[in-house]
Amino acid sequence: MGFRARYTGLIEKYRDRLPVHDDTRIISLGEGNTPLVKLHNLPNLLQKDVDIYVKYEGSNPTGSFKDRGMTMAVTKAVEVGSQAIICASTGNTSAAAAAYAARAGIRAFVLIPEGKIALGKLAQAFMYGATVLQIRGNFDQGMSLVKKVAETAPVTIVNSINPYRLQGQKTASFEVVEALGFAPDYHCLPVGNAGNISAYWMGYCEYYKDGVTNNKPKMLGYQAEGAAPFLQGAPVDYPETVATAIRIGNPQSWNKALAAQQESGGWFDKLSDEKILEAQKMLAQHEGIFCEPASAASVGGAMRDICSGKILEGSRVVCTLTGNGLKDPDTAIAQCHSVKQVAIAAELPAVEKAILDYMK
Ligand code: AN7
Repeated sequence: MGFRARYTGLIEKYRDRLPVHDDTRIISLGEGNTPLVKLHNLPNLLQKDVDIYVKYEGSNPTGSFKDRGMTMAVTKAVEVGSQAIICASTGNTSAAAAAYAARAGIRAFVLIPEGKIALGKLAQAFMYGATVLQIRGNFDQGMSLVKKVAETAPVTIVNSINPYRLQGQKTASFEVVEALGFAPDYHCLPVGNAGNISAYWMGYCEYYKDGVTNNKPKMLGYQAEGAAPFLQGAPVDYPETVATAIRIGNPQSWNKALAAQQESGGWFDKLSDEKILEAQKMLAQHEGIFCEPASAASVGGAMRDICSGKILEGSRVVCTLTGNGLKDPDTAIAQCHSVKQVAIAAELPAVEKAILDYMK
């Protein structure tokens, strides 16, 4: 039996398609190469003939798709001698920035909305050793502060306005095409700052142009009802949603994402918080896949559009699950209040009785 070389991250794998040189020092944690899992039970529940796959980005080193962009952004920052990076974040970007800065041996400053990021993400930013600036404001205010401060302070912005971020993130499309042997008919994503949908479209277009695949998906972007600037056609001043990762009112990649939607023949839509959480729970309880609330917007939106017939039967659909469910334990536990959490004696009869009671 032969052994394959150890996987060492997406820059090494896609070196020819990324802006790195032979002697570039690559800052990697082995990101990418994430599972594309075919759903078995949800299509049956929907009673529709569709193939649904989820791209499980929660298995990246810091638990979200942000690692794909961050390996590129930090590699390039280090290449030009930057000693510090900075970002505004709803949580996942700050976790990734903090981790890759630690790996590179440089400093990370992260601006996060006080009280509005999931517990796991906060733990990550602290643990990886970032300087955490909790602002009394939302992501959009943080983003605007970051852009201003970077004009004078010696820091490199690693939000997705940094073009290397999207370069790294486009590799997810490459992996989807390689796993399926073709591009899907529809690709569904949650949309916050709108960088990821733009990056996926770049990736699909690149593989199409080079003849790796001869089809491209329709790009479907789903937003939370209380944070849906693409549906409103204008920025939202006070975005609000339980899916704190996408609690964003003024997407920085607006034009790119709009172009992706229009060129692909796709659409944007919005979901209530209730529908987002319902989809999160369905994925966990019927497929064994635990994603964070924002991620579930992709599957929730896809299920609705499959049921209505907007997504055609016979289609192949890929939904990106952008982040790991463990990022936000509070929201998960709050949703499972109906689960019996009774303590029993640490004795065999008590356990036997409990099992019998459950079987009733
Ligand atoms: C789980 O971390 O913007 O539309 O600051 O964490 O590319 O912004 C997070 C975004 C979807 C939206 N799902 O992606 C941040 C941040 C999860 C996310 C999105 C985010 P974009």
